[in-house]
Amino acid sequence: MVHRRRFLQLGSLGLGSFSFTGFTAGNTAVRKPIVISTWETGIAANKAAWNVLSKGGRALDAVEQGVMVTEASQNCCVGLGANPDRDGFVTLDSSIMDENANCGSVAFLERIKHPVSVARRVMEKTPHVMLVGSGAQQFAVEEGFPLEPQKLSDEAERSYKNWLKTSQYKPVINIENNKKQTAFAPTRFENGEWNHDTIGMVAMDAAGNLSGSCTTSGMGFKMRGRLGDSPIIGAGLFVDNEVGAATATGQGEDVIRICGSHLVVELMRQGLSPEAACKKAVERIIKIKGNAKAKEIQVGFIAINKQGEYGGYCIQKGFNFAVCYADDKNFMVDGKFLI
Ligand code: SD4
Repeated sequence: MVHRRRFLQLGSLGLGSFSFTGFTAGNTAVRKPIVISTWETGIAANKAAWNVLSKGGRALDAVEQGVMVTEASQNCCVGLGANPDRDGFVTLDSSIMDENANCGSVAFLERIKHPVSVARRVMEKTPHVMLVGSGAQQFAVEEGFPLEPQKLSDEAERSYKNWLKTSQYKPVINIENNKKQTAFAPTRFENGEWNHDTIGMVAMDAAGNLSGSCTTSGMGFKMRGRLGDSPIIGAGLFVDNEVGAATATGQGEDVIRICGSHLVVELMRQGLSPEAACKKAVERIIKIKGNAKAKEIQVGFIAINKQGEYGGYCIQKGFNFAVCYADDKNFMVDGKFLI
C-alpha cells in the first residue's frame, strides 16, 4: 500500500512522461495507456498512436492513426508501396475493432492508400462488417478516399521483375533467418532489414478501453484474390474489452485455421498471461502442422490484457514487436519462439 501511494504521488507530480496510472494486486503496474504493434515498423506506428493516447484519446483513434503511418510509407511492404500479387497488382486487406465489439474490414482492395480507414468506415457507416474487392473500392471512393494511380513503387517493381524471372509459386512468409527467400521474396530484404507485409496493433487507452487494427498487403506474389488472416475478425485481430486484445502476423492461412487472435483472447479469459496465451496459440499451429512443416513458416501473435500486460510468441526466431507505454518508452521486444 505504501508503495502504491508513493507511486501515485510520483505520478501526480509528473515525471515528464505520461504513463502508469495504477497497480493491480501483487504490485504489478497497470500500464495504461499502452500500445503494441508487430515488427520494427511498429516503432513509428506506436509513436503516432501514443500521440493520441497520451492526450487522453480513444484507443480506436490510436490504432487507426498508428497503422496509417505504416500504410503511407512507400518503402514498406504494407500499403500501396508493397509487393504486388502474381499478376502485378497490389491488393490490400485491413481490419479494425473497438471496445464495444464493433468491427469493420476490407479485403482485396486496390488503389486506396489507407485501407484501415476504409475498414473503420465500414464499421461506422454500414450495417456490415466486411467489404471486398471492387465493392470495397467503390465504397471507399463514395466516402471520399482518392483513387491512387495503379503504379508499383520502385522497390516493388524491382522485386516483382526479379520474381518474374522464375515465377515460382512458393508462398512463404517472414522466415527472417532464411535470406535465400529473396529470390522469390514474399517479404523484401532491404538495407539489411526485413520489410514485412503487415502491421497489427492493439492498444488500451487511459479510460481502460481496448481496440485493435491490422493492415497488410498479404503475401507478395500471391494468387490473385488470395486473402489472409488480417481482414478476418477473430483470425488476424480480436478485441474483447473485458479481457484483452490480440493480433497476428505471418502465414495467414495457418492463423485462420485456429482462429488465432480469438483463441489468444479466450486463453487470456481463462487466466493466461498475454505471453502464455500467445505461446499456446503458436503451439496449436505447430501441433496441427507437425514440427517439420511448422519450421517452414512463421506466425507471430502479440497481445495485451486489461492490466496492460503485454506479450508475444512466434514459431521461430526472428519475430519482434514494438511496445510503447510512455513518452520515453517505445522499444522493440524479441518474440520468444518454440522451434
Ligand atoms: C497474411 N498475415 O496475409 C498476413 C501476412 C503477414 O507479415 O503477416 N506478413 O497472411
